[in-house]
Amino acid sequence: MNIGKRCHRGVLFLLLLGFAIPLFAQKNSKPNILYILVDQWRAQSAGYAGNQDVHTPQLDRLASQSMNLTHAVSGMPVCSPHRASFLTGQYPLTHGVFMNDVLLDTNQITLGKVYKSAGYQTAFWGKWHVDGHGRSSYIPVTRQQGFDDWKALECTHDYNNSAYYEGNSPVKKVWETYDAIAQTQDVCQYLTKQSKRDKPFFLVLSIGSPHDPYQTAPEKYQRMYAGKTFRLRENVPVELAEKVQQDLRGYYAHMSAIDDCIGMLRKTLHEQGLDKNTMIVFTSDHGDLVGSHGAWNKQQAYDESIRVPFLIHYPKAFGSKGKKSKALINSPDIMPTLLGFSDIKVPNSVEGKDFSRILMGQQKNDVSHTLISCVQPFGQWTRARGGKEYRGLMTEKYTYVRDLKGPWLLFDREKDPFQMNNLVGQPSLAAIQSKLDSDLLNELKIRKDEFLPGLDYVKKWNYVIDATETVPYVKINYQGLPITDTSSGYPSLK
Ligand SMILES: [Ca+2]
Repeated sequence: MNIGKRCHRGVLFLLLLGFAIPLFAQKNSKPNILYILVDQWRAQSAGYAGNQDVHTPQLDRLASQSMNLTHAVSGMPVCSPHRASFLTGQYPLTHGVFMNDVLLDTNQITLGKVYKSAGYQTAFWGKWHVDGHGRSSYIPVTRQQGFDDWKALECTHDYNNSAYYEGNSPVKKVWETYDAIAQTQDVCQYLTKQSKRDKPFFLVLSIGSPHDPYQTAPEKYQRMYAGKTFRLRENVPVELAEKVQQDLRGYYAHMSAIDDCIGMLRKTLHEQGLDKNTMIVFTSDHGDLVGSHGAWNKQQAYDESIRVPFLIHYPKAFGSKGKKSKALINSPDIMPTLLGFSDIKVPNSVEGKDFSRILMGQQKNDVSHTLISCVQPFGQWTRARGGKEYRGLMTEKYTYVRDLKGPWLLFDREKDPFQMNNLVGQPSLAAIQSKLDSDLLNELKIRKDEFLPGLDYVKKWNYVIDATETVPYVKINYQGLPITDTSSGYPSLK
């Protein structure tokens, strides 16, 4: 063989290698994503967040190896609005899901569709709650928003033997025993199968607890807290202490059950060799007041309602030592941030911000505030219960909120973490309030949010509501059409 020919072959080989390496590298650089979404788990209730009463060893371990977003907020803290923002990267007035039990437009460009078209196997397990056709009706493939594999139910709060539908079958199935554990075991089997495939996966495990009813976790977990007395948050009125203690026993029991699920998932990822290239996200759709400020559940602008746990375990980007960030990541920012980590182009329909480079320290954090809102109060926070529409800003230090009449709430969360002292109108803070107010009005302008009365938006989107201004999901849907699934939401094996 002469030298020229050998050189030629060498060049050819290098050229082939040159083409082959990036292809190979690209294939392996796409991370799998396991997105664990829980329901109504407030940021303050986790061992790693400083709560010494709740037992969450798996989450504490995960946090010690993750990026912990200590200032993550659910900008419209209630179920369907958060989920619609998570799936679309849009704010509630854009996607229109500003109330529970309405349909997310099936033409939306969603996480499921984007990951699927980027070559991912997409999967959704558990609670959906953006279908608007009743809480136990079959959700056809045309409304599954791009998820290839599907074992889901719209919504239930009976976590034992709860129902679900699989793929394109309208046959109701049952998660035997406590659903979070049954779903997790099933996801572990799914992960084991996926580990043998070349395709990366994007899997959402959407767990229905620790949302109330509080006293329904498996006995094993309830026993952990039986008879225990906890430190209550300082904003829980004394007269409610006993009820709050009892509710927390159950709330924490659900959390410890979920904590075991986290352990099972991580064990499977490790055993299947998926742990290095799988990003694990753990977060919640919103928090729960559990007696703080004399209220329960969500929608309100207080921290227990609005702040959520947010862990990103991704050693490739963050190493394996725990890190913290005060980045104000909000529900619409989740989609672009996940896509950023996956190196997938963010669609133009997305309004949220890609925080991936900020979190990796490659870009300066220029986000000083983020929008919080209640477009139309309903359900557990109807007007009769004090509910009202609001718009506000969260900064690292302040919560500032306007209602329809004008400035309403101003809290310095660093000096007053329990938000007991409303500083609105205090002369000494006039300059700060004025700056927050102009930042809020500017943010509303950017979002094209006119801050109208809630019922104006209900009318604009043609939602049918009942006397409490809530979408009645039991017999008729958000369009006023009868719900054909006549089951009560409880499982039927037929
Ligand atoms: Ca929820």
